[in-house]
Amino acid sequence: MARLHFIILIFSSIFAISSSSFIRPPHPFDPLTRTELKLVRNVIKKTYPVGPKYNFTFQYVGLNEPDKSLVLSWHSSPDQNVKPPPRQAFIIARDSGKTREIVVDFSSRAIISDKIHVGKGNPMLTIDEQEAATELVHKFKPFRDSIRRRGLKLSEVVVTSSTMGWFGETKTERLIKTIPFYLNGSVNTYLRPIEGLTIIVNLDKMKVTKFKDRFTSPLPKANGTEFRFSKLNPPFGPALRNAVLFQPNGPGFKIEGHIVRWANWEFHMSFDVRAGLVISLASIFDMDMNKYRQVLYKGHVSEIFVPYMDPSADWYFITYLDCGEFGCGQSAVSLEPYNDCPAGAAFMDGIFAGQYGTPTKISNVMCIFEKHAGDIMWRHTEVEVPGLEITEVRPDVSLVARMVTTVGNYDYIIDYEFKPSGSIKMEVGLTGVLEVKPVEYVHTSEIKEDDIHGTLIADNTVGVNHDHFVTFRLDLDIDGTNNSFVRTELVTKAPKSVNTPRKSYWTTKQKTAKTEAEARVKLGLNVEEFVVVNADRRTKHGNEVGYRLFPGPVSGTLLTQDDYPQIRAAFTNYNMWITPYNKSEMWTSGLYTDRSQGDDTLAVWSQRNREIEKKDIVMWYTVGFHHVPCQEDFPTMPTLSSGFELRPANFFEQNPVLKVKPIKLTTTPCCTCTNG
Ligand SMILES: *[C@@H]1O[C@H](CO)[C@@H](O)[C@H](O)[C@H]1NC(C)=O
Ligand SMILES: *[C@@H]1O[C@H](CO)[C@@H](O)[C@H](O)[C@H]1NC(C)=O
Ligand SMILES: *[C@@H]1O[C@H](CO)[C@@H](O)[C@H](O)[C@H]1NC(C)=O
Ligand SMILES: *[C@@H]1O[C@H](CO)[C@@H](O)[C@H](O)[C@H]1NC(C)=O
Ligand SMILES: *[C@@H]1O[C@H](CO)[C@@H](O)[C@H](O)[C@H]1NC(C)=O
Ligand SMILES: [Cu+2]
Repeated sequence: MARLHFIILIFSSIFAISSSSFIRPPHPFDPLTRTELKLVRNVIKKTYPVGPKYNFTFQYVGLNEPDKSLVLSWHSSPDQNVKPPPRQAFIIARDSGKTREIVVDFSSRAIISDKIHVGKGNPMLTIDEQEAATELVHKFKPFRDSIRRRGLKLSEVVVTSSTMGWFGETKTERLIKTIPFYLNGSVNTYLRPIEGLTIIVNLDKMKVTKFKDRFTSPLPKANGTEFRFSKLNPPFGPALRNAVLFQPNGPGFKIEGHIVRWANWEFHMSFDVRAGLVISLASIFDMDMNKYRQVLYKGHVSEIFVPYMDPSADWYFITYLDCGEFGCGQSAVSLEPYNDCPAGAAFMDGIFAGQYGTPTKISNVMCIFEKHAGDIMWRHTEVEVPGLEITEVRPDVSLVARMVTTVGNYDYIIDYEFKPSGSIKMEVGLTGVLEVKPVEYVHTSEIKEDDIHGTLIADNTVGVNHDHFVTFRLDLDIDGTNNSFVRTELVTKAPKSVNTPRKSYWTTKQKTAKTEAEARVKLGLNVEEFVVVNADRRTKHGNEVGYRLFPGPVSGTLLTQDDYPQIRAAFTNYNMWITPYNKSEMWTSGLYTDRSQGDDTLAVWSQRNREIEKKDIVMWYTVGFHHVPCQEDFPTMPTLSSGFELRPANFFEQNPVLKVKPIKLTTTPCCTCTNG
């Protein structure tokens, strides 16, 4: 099935997916359309006053996750002639200082559920309210006086918004801290913080509720912060040649609505304002069985935890939970053809509701492309056959679904890479700009404190130490939903029953996790393999059909369990967890993350210690980075990547890409061809 398109380095074109005018019934996982978002607004307007004059704002609007059993029966019916599940929107609104959870049904065009959230934590911040808050601060007289007192020009000041976490307070109003930066000719905002100011805004009242000026600190120089190519001076380099794909028959993937088909893979790709890119119903075609087999019911980033390691007054609260506080979809950006995604990529837009319910578009927010990385899919040279030397080799090609979310200073590249061999690789790339602290030093020899909490990376500029923990929620359905999690320890043994000069060997010790407690994994403690198997299916040779997790580089939290940010992000206490499927357990930091108190995290759910053997189970995996900044991270940081891989393990009867056709170059590359 895996069909590889041959390539010649010449040129290519961009394939844009325009939602064509004919109407197809929505796929149960399709993101809410512009029309549906308008309908949501109209339905809610019948009950609540919506608009800038009133106290009613939309903080989250997304698809109300349809019942899994309904989706599965719809998906598995031939020609999908079973009725799709009811299509509904889930809305979190702020209504006069209270948080409301509303479900709107599209066929009845009515609110079918409406309740007030009484627990802890606040909904995601909207872009609009953050803008309103920062504008408010810009006009705030004491703030303007402070800026003038520092001898700075107000027109060059940019105010940004920061969540403030939770540090034991009993009242957790919707407050944010705002942090000012000084442009003064630079466009690299985050490298020029104006420190010493504490400015707190109450978002519900839209008022500055606290203002304090400690009037300290130098400002890092603007020199060297430029990153626009058009403004940089020669010499340029290192030189890179343009190398773009030429695919005479077009790219190898087909996109229908939000369904992507490529080689032996089929999956649905969606956009959510909180999660960003969502992959669902990913299945792989098995040539021997002549059918598609399920692998991943739904996969997406559930949270990104970024705690900074400077405990001082200006910094201690910087412990972001990006997706729950700012929205990893809301913060996603338009991708640039050829640079963000290579030639031949297809793009999809993202649509979400603004705070008064009006649809907003991020064009080209996700892309799909074939990746010809120059890797080898498999090979063998056989030299032992007398008189023959046989080489068989196939080049590797994969399909990547990508988004980039720019949460303030950082840009996160999130990739799902599908391989014809059945492997899926999740990769997180970090780039963007460091969060920095102004200091008086320009050389390490001048440092007087015992801890500057980072690295002096430029004049008067410390890149502050921090972590990035990106937690994926992966609802695996390996060949169906009846799955178990098997941990196989590799243990060293001394040979006993055989006569051998060897003193040691290793062998496997397998254990199926019965409950959630048995499936909490701290990587690096043991040599272990992790496989999700299907309890009902075995291969011809009797092995359990499964998918194995290959962890990437391992890093776990170094904060103590009683530290407030760690209580809120207790889902990073382990690298991996398994929970039984539960539609309400989607967001590892809790449904309400802003100022949360850690009572609704994955760690708390897992405490119930539910049974997970022969159940529909969900895997949670965290990709972690400890980031000690270095000078190369200034003024922008070259991408640092990490990730993990899910790979078939006794899922197929044999190598599923054995019969991929080798690539033969049949056309001579030329630049002046007229008849292609
Ligand atoms: C909005 O709600 C806040 C309380 O959160 C209240 O102080 C304010 O007066 C309300 N404004 C309007 C226009 O109702
Ligand atoms: C702002 O820019 C001007 C012109 O380049 C420069 O003279 C001045 O020192 C800058 N001020 C600060 C605080 O960086
Ligand atoms: C500004 O930075 C450039 C290199 O980025 C350096 O050559 C130049 O000397 C610097 N100028 C000042 C005034 O520090
Ligand atoms: C899961 O598989 C086991 C073993 O085949 C079987 O006994 C059990 O009934 C299955 N459960 C479901 C819900 O299908
Ligand atoms: C599903 O999760 C929610 C939130 O954690 C919980 O309240 C509910 O009891 C769970 N349902 C089941 C069946 O475990
Ligand atoms: Cu970092």
